[in-house]
Amino acid sequence: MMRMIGVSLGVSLVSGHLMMGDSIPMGGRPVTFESVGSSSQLRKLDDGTSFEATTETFRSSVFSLHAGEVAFSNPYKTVLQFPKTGGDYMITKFQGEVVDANGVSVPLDEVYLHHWLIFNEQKPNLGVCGGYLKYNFGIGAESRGTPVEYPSGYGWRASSSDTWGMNLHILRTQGLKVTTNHSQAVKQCIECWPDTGKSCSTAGFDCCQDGSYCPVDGSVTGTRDYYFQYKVEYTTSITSLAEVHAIVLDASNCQVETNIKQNDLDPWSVTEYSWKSPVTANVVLAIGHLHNGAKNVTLYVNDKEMCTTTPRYGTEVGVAGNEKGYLVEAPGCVDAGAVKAGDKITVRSHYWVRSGTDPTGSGLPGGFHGGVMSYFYLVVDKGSLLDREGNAFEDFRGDIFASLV
Ligand SMILES: [Cu+2]
Repeated sequence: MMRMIGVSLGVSLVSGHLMMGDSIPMGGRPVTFESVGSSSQLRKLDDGTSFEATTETFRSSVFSLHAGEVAFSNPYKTVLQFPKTGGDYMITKFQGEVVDANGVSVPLDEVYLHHWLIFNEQKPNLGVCGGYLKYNFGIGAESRGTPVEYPSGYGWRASSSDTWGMNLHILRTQGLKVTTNHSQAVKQCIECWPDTGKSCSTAGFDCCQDGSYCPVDGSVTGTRDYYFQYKVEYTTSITSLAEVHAIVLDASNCQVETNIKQNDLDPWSVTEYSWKSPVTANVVLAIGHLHNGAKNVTLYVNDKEMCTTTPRYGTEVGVAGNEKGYLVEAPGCVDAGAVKAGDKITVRSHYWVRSGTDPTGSGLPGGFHGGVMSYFYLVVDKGSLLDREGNAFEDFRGDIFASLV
């Protein structure tokens, strides 16, 4: 059942092809990438040994955006560049953000980074949902302040022959038309609400098609050029590191995005789902993903808290990395703990839905929120993975949680 829901909603990397469902835009622009430089440094491990790590930076083709314009890339046609080492390598850190032509960070209050999802066709994450939630790296506004950085001694094994694709969604939020107040206009834009000039009925992907616009007041003319840039830190010293797998869990049970209603009596909207773990594993890193308006998302194992991500909201207008009222960081948990096959795993989030001022630090007004997410990105030590019978997993891929419940 869960597998069916997941596949029907999104993009699947199945049999070497991306397959798309109904509720995700089919179109989107093609985007290309090129390497813009690399550097190397020596990294020390806890046991005193060291290895050479290289950081390579890749930058997209240009997005020339008008005020209010939405860009949504087609994952079929957005093929990424990754390190070409001639063999396998271990990724130790991954970071992405929107920059200008000089590589300088562009603040979220100029261009909002709604999401970026990076798919490895050969090795999707092991989560239940499939489709768009098969991503390996991402995910949204918090990415500048929250790189995916594996704990010391761990790496995600990639091959130079792997195929990588991306879905990127950004919005230029300058010059928006204000009907009630500016933050309401920003909210309706970045939460992809139905609005004048959009052909959609409910908030979400349909209202944010590539080339569509949030309503603007005409005060900002012309286009500005933006780029998506990502940095991959990796090493070819494969044996220096232990391999990890990623698992993405969605508290909305694979709906990807949900709309949550205003409720003035019960102001914290809860989104929650539980699974029965099919594996035993050590979770070496856990990071929640949330949108503006969220207080937190918690990962429970047998109803006991394993990790809570409480997002940090920025405090300075126009300052990249600390944009006032935006979700700029989503701290996670290193060495979160162990899960045993058969354990109950729960992901639960809280969003503010009372009208008026939001106490979370989010600069957006409370009430209804469109297109929210509540995910946990888990990184597990591959060497610790055991199935229900206690057998080690030599290699496996995709949907391991789909056999549950
Ligand atoms: Cu999101």
